[in-house]
Amino acid sequence: MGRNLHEESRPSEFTLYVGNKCFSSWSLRPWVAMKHLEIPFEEGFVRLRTPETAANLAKVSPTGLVPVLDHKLPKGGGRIVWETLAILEYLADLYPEKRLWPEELGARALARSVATEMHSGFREVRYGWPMNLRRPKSHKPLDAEGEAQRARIEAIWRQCREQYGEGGPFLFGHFTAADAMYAPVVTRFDTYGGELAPVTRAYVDAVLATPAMLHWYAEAAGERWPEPGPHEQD
Ligand SMILES: N[C@@H](CCC(=O)N[C@@H](CS)C(=O)NCC(=O)O)C(=O)O
Repeated sequence: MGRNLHEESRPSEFTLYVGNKCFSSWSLRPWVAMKHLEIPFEEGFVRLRTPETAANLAKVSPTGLVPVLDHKLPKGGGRIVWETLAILEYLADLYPEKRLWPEELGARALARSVATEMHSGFREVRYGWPMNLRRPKSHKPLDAEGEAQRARIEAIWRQCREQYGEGGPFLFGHFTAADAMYAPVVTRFDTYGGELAPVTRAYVDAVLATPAMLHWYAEAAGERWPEPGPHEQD
């Protein structure tokens, strides 16, 4: 299936619409996957949290949310793909050789489980530690529920690294969709987590050191707009 889908596409025909790099955590996920895996794309940018945002999002996104992938097909027509995990799945179908999911069935099941757990959960961590790449690093305790979720995230990272991480520094050795899904959480641990357990620190550092993440951070630093307010979440 992947090969046929791949043949019908030319990568330059992708436009990935994203929001502000400082705080749009959902946007970061497919963006970092595409950059890290060298899938070329045009970037469409929608500035969030302005009076015009809703109207601008409505032009490109069926849900009024980013990220959105616009795939123009060479033979005409195209596809709009929304929802972060659906975008990653679509790319995994188009580019099986990029190994967005690990190949071994057990690893693949675990990667999908933890990616889905991220997509649907960890609300207290996301709200207690909103992604803000321009915020100075300082430890910020979470409430009890947030701390439990933080511990769960660290347990996931530890399990993946111990079971499947021997081939490289990422959750399944090489970079997968699971790493993309946790990339904004990595930034939160770095910003708010204070002193981290060694396994957590090593994983956070590995993700933050990728050229793709450095690129995103540099562009976030260059954004000229005000910081997100204290109650603004992703
Ligand atoms: N479930 C969606 C969540 C996307 C989402 O919440 N995106 C935020 C930005 S990170 C957004 O577009 N917000 C609209 C706004 O701020 O006006 C996904 O997985 O893609």
